[in-house]
Amino acid sequence: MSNVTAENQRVRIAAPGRINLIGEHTDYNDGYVLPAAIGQHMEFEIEKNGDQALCRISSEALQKTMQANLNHLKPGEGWENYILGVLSEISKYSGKLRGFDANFRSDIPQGSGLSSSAALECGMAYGLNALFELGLPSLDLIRLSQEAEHRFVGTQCGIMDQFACVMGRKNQFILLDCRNLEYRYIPAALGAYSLLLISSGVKHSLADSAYNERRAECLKGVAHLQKTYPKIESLRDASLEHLECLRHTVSDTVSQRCRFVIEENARVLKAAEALEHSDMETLGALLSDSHKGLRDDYQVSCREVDFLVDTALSFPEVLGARIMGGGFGGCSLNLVRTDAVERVSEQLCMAYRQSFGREAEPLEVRISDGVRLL
Ligand code: GAF
Repeated sequence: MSNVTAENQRVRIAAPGRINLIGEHTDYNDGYVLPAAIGQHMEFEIEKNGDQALCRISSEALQKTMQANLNHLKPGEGWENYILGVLSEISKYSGKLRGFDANFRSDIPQGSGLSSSAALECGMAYGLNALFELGLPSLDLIRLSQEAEHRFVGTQCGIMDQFACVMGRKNQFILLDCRNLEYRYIPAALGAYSLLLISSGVKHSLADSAYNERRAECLKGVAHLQKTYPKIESLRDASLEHLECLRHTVSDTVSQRCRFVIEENARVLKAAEALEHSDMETLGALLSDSHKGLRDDYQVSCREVDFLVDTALSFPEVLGARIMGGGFGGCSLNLVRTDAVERVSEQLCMAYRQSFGREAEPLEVRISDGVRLL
């Protein structure tokens, strides 16, 4: 591996954040998503330190530092768990991992819904795989990073973020079927339009618990659907007609969650088609419908991002807008005529400041390659 330097003692890695054009909360329901890796990324330097088990990880930029012992890995505090989880999971795949020193920095704004967590997991996993020549294929790195988040962080996330971080490709969206991980790239050709992200700067504290709650509600819906339709394995297999049988057996809330997922799955496929046919009007309308579903049925939006979306949609140059990512804060994704991006972005931020007394941050999006050696 030519980029592993000083007789295979050190690697440098870039691990990107991600956007998701459409398909929220569909990944853990075996459904479709349409994400892409972006220019904002984490950079890691990882070096063997000669010890059997001692790992030292720090980030001067983020003022973080931690140590771990490969022989005693158990969940710790906050951000450390993403790394501890990866070390624990990767040790299950290979016994060749040894002590190392790592340093990282990031330009992925935290809490903006751009998945700095997947970048941290996948960057570490990819770097250790290269440095210690573990020979793990990309799919294993994706799966073990997701598993790390389940077991050490406690978020029962789907696979979209880790998949996008590892498999991203410059100027391409990834249409991913989360049931079997089949995927294809679709060129990010938006014609006269661009994607504008506006970070609300808020991340409501219930985000993690509410995420797991949504997942449990979907599973509950499936368990009830299966009583009438035993062939349904996940919401991916259900249609709106199937939902009729839930009417008197589960709460309205569970029905609403299921309806959103079924509709969102259909929207992803339509959006992929619209993208391939350069039909930006249809794409924009799908984004806005996705937002309505996330706000009203899945109930993962918040007033700050609703405001950003509603205000954006009042501009004729904006074809569609929605909350992006897991929800409860983060950013809005807007499909905006390229020649109006600057003006729309300025006015949105100004309106946000006037209404909430805080700053929204416009983020430039460049669709980039996935995790890689530098
Ligand atoms: C978070 C999760 F990590 C993803 O797996 C996905 O479910 C997303 O929220 C919502 O679409 O980013």
